[in-house]
Amino acid sequence: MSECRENTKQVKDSAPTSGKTPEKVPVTESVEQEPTHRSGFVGIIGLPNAGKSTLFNRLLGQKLSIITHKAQTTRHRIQGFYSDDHCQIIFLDTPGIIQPTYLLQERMMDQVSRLRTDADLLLHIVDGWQLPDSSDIVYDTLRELKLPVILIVNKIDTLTSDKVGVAVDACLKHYDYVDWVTISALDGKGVDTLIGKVKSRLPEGPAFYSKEEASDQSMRFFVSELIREQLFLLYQQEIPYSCAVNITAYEEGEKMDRIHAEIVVNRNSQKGILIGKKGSKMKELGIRSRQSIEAFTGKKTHLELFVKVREKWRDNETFLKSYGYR
Ligand SMILES: Nc1nc2c(ncn2[C@@H]2O[C@H](COP(=O)(O)OP(=O)(O)OP(=O)(O)O)[C@@H](O)[C@H]2O)c(=O)[nH]1
Ligand SMILES: [Mg+2]
Repeated sequence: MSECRENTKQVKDSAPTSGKTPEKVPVTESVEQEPTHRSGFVGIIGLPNAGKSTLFNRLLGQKLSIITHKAQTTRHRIQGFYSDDHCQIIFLDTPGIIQPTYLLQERMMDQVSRLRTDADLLLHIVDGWQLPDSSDIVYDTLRELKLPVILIVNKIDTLTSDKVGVAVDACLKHYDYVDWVTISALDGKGVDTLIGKVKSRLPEGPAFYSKEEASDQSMRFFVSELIREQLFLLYQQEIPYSCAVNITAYEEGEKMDRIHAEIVVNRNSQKGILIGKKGSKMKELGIRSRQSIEAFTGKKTHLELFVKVREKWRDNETFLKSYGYR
């Protein structure tokens, strides 16, 4: 509404500068009407490490998705809501596209496949340093999803403008994108332009969620993800990929939350590595996770971590379901 009033004011103010007397200016009726409201679901997809979660958090203005320098950090599809007076965009962060070798990875790829029915638009994010070729696995997925796709070349903060141009040209050769944009998800360059392009492609429609909310995912989910992020940052090789985090108790207190979490490992031999000498590694994991949870919730937290062995949980349908991988 306020935008309509401002526009009306501009037309009136600009009349004298045309040199015409007010009587000769054609009268245009100003009809105040609600601007069109748009809403829709936008999937962010690409190879592991392309910067999907970094972009997702940047678009939403807060950290809802965990980020590390390691591939396959994201395992779930995460919903975040971008709302203003005229639109609501539900952004969907997804796991990096890979050829699955075990059931957990198949479940991760199912999250991407479901975009076919759940999304209106896709953002294909490409690391500007890793130019795709026609055999890139992401193109198979894009063809299967059959949705309009905006190409995003990311990490331009580390590229010369020549290299950015080369990256865009290389990608445009392989797919019929509806549009493209170059960004740095890390410093935010180009992200406003991207939001404008996304808005203009959304269907007309009302908001799906309250405009006050940032996500519909539970606090338990975010807490388990923050612990998993620390596992990725603290442990090497296969350990982060072999762990699941299961929140077994979450008691909210006025001054302090009490949380119990199980770190589930894939093999008995991983238990010792996780715990470390005299429990030193687990202690560090506990401290770092607690600090990260407190920064997220804004509340003091008492966190207790337990290690549990669930042989080959990554290939076990029942365990996968109970850890939220459906
Ligand atoms: N320099 C630079 N680094 C970036 C940018 N965007 C992401 N990164 C870095 O790239 C790495 C991977 O970022 P993520 O956002 O976790 O990538 P992702 O695509 O979500 O990765 P997966 O969840 O593993 O599929 C991190 O170290 C980020 O800091 C960017 O615009 N510039
Ligand atoms: Mg990610």
